[in-house]
Amino acid sequence: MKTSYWEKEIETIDRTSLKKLQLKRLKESVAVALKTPFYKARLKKAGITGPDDIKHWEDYKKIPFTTKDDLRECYPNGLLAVPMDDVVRLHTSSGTTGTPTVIYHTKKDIDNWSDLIARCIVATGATEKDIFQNMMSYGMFTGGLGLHYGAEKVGMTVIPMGGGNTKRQIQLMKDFGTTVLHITPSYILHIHSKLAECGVKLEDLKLKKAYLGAEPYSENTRKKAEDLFQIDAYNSYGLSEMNGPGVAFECVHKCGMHVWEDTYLVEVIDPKTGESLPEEKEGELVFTQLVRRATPLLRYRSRDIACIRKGQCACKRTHRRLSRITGRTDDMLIINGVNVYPSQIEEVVMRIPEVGTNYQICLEKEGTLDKLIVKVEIYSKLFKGELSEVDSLKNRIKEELRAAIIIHPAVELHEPGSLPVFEGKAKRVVDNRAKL
Ligand code: DLL
Repeated sequence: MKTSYWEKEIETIDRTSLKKLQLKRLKESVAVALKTPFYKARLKKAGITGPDDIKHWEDYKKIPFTTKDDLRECYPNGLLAVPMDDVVRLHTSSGTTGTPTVIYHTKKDIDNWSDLIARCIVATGATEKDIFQNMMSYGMFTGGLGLHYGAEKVGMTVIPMGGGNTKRQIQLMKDFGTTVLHITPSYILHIHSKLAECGVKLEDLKLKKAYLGAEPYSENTRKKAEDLFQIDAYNSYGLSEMNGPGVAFECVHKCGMHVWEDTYLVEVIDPKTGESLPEEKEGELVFTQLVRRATPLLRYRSRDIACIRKGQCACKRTHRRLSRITGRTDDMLIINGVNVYPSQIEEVVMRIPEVGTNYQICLEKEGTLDKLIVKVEIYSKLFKGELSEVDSLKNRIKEELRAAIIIHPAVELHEPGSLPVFEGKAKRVVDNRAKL
């Protein structure tokens, strides 16, 4: 496997120099943060009134955590650290679950972010020869514009299609010989299910790679996407508070996502106690932005659950790797007292070959008890087969789910195309328990 770099010196920097760089940048970020009313008050309470209060690398622990609620309270400009004239772009969250949050960027911030994306792309072995079709939405969502500018930096031919309009997407893939896709895991499976309807065969496409991210998914879903399209799929992680995509990305070895540690100080903490956890131990990811000037964010609690992998990657990058995101501190379902992550259910259904490309997790009340219903689409030829075959498949799925999550779910089999399709982030869980 060929390893290529966008910025070799920084990507393979030795750990001692990396820590020195992090300390220097952390001090600078504290100085920037102190320009905002929010951090001025928050840091003062913790005894930090200037960058010199951070003397050693470990001193980051003196800084209090920042949460999503803090960001909401700062809306619209409590975290703006530069004059508005220096801001060239802002991204806000949709605000569907409360007050929105906003992240501002200077020209240099956008440039740094695009460089990180270029690093990610080159790490997967893609080059200026590739045709890159961006199927993530453009606009406030960071997936579209985020990858766009990085891909242009690499010199790829960018097709800025954005999300949705499946038939047109497939047509463009065929007409322009798209080689790299940027897409959500749920949408790539949907695209595959529509190829035949569009009269397109796999041989008509030139697809080689896909960057999958923006929502949780399992290793089995990656394998499914890789097998169906005969491609390499790479995990891509990010969150809008930390710019968006480009926080962590897999290289050609696909064994965890390198976090760009010259830009992000990453910690894994016990979500209950806030204590740091060692490598290989799962906990909540906490990030500090080390270079952004318009909106500083220190020790931001992501609510994402993952761990940092031990050891060095064969690509020789020294930036450590994150495991797959296995859940969030806030998406955990408690079903009749049992903790279940939606990702555990996905893991099971996606490894069953008869299961198609879409599924849904529904929760209802049955008397005083919770009822879990897992709805899965199965390939149409099975529906035309023997009833006993369908029944035995249903039982098999039930059994495998019970073994994985301990509780007994009801399983419903659905025809292809009958469950809701999401062109952006999928909403897999329908929880009606509170309504009943
Ligand atoms: O989803 C940024 C992004 C765009 C990442 C495109 C990758 C590709 P937000 O809308 O702020 O930003 O949502 C961030 O999505 O905290 C995770 O819970 C989840 N997420 C993102 N990537 C992954 C992934 C973008 N690879 C939230 N695996 C994060 C699991 C992911 N979850």
